Amino acid sequence: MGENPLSAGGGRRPRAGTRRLLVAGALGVLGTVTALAASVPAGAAAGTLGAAAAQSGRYYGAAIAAGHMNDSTYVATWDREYNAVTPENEMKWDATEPSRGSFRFTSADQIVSHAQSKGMKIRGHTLVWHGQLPSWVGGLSTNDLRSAMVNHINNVMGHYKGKIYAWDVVNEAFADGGSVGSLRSSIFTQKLGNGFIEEAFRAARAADPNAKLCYNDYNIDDANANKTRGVYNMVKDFKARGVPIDCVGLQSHLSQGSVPSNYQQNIAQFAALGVDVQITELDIGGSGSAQADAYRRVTQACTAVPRCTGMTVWGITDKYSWRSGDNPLLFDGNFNKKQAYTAVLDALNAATPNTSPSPTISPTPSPTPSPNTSPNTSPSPRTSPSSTPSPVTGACSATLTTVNSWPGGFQSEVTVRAGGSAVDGWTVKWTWPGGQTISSLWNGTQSVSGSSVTVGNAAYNGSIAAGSSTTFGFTANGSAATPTLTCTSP
Ligand code: 9MR
Repeated sequence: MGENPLSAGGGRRPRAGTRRLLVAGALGVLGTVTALAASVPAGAAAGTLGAAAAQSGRYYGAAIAAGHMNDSTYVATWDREYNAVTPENEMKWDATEPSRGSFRFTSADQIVSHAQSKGMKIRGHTLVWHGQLPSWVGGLSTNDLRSAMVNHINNVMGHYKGKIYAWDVVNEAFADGGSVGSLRSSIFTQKLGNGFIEEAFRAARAADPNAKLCYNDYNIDDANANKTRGVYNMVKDFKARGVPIDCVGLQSHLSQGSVPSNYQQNIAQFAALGVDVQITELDIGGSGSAQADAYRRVTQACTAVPRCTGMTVWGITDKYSWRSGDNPLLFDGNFNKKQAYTAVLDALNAATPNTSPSPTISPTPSPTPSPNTSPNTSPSPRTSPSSTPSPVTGACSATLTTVNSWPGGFQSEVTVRAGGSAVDGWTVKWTWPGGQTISSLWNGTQSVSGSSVTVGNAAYNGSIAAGSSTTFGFTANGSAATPTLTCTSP
């Protein structure tokens, strides 16, 4: 690929990721936080994948097929274990726009409504892909294809505007086994040229400015593979020219013997370009402890890199996996937890809390970081935390600490502490003083009305023993603020 091989013109910027800072106080910067660190049960392990991932500010998702949602065990396992979802097929072009200009969202809506009712993150998959493309697209002329592509992006993203955490804007555009940077030949390259990727990302940013925009592909797990180098160069080029891109999705369809030794380095090298990394379609063929070890390595590789913001397994049970013969998932055909499940859960629970949130969405182009393929990203410097302890007048109190800030955004952590009696459920409220808006919140459920914010406990952290505490956190846009918090418990 040449200098700007995927160029199609124009300029823009990056965005967000979230992180929890459980042990900020371990650095001794603030008394209240030190107390928090001391009061959180050391080594307290979460019992589900989603809750364990949330401890380090990450999500753990699964691909879900609407067609299996009449299986109550399937839905119960999804609800219990995962806090994010990707519709497996329901948002693809053939499903959403089977004939030109005629959009259908029934199946995808089913998944989205359910996920929303459970407070899950939703990944949109996928807008522009050579696969599962309705036949009418193949017959279009260049101009028609361009307008059909943009129209498709506008309608699908528009339908879900504000509901999608991250979109796989372009999927699987790079060729297998080619030279660095070669794209797979498709209707898109043939009619629009290589610039179709950039065109799609620009249209996507305009369609839903608050969704993270990801490039997603398989066989880009090895840091040095030609296909990986091609995607790396594209992201670097996009960042340098201000083409909007926020994340790279590593599908990671693997087998127990094929997790590359440089997998973590690979995640880190993409992150160092200034994008988030998400593992988007993880499944690992194999069995027993070897499969579990492979899952453990993948999980640890993500949790070791601050900008690896979450993982999604491509299904829940081996029974419904697209590669069922490989038994590649965390639950067997009877929904029993496999060794791989325990390996992932343990690795998530062992994750070091993140100290480096990715920058939040900002209206100005970000400086392009120099490409750095070093495996270790350095955490961004934290600002001095500030806090507004509220007195323990009722059943609970809440204390907000600013743990990081950057131009246009900040990250805070709120400690919710029970008074003399245990609480079962809590609600924290405050009013923003200066138009701040939360971009992402974890370990709680939020509702916002103008400048008033109400955060309730998540399903797993409502119960707090007398004198103990739990935390939730968020990233927000605007100037760091320390509003007065009130905490109530029913
Ligand atoms: O899991 C999906 C399967 O049900 C479909 O039949 C298949 C058809 O293309 O797509 C599968 O999902 C793919 C994903 O959308 C993109 N990356 C590869 C996945 C596995 O094929």
